[in-house]
Amino acid sequence: MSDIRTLGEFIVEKQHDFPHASGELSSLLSSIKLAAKIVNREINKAGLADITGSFGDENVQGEEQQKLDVYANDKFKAALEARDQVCGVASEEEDEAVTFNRELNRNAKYVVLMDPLDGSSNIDVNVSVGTIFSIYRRVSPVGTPPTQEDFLQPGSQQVAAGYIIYGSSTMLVYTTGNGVHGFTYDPSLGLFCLSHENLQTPEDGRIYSINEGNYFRFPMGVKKYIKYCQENVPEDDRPYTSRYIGSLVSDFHRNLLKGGIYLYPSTATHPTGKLRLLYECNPMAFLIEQAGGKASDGVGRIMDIKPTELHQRAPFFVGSTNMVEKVEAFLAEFPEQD
Ligand code: P6P
Repeated sequence: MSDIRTLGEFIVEKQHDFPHASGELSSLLSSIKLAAKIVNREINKAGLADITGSFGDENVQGEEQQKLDVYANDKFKAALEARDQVCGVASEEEDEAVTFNRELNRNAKYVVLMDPLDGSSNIDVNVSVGTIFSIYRRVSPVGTPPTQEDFLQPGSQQVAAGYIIYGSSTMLVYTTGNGVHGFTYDPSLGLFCLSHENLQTPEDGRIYSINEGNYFRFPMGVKKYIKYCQENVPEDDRPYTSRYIGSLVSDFHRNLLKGGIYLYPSTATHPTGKLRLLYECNPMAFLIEQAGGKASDGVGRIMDIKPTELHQRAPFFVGSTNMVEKVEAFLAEFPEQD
């Protein structure tokens, strides 16, 4: 028992890493931890929906059961609003940013952007999904309602970011700019326990994750990179492997641990890429850079992009530095669409 270091203990232990926050950031991360436990419980029951009719039906309080991504959005919003660190949230599930108007939140210093349940279409087929969050210090005056500018900051201004992966086990992985740390949930204890301290991603890898169904509309440089992976059997004779789950958090997490690259370029249906810059690309970019990897829009550092819209998309290449730089080189040489 003495070897277990819980997420709560770890956050307090690392408090000195962000002195300006004097505990607020710790408390904010704790509210995310709480919501993660609640969402995890519901996701684990999702498969029963058809059997027990527990979703789309009325629950014991007579409330209308909600789709899991709306459910997750509500739970994370409520958890963040319940503490006095956050003045507003932007979410994939909300058209506009949500201002927390209670007295409690008025003098809050932070805003949170999130994808409450990324890859939720996978739930019906029991494939792992995730929650992604990104935290900024507000730039507008404390004591006033948050403005668009608070949410439209470049990813380089993030003070913390992370994800929860609801997979074969549930993990919370986060950074506050001092390394990347992973915690595995023990449901018997109701605790996230430190399992991956100071995660570092290999600078090279053999795994490439991309939806090759979009191949014919990829930029030529991406086509060239895929061909390079398929034809280049490295000297140690371990060929490349294509692994694509269709859930960003799951593909990212595997590549973070093993080395690899996730690619979502521009395609016919998504000419500026599919992934959302603010609450998918930037938090993953913060994490991968803290773990020694790289995140690019194909031309430059994704976290340098100055956002103009809450839900704007970006082409996204993230993972082992050598692999991302290889794609960037191909795209520089072959930038044409096809
Ligand atoms: P496609 C899920 O909808 C998501 O945003 C990511 O989690 C995932 O990597 C991607 O889209 C899958 O998109 O077009 O390959 O189905």
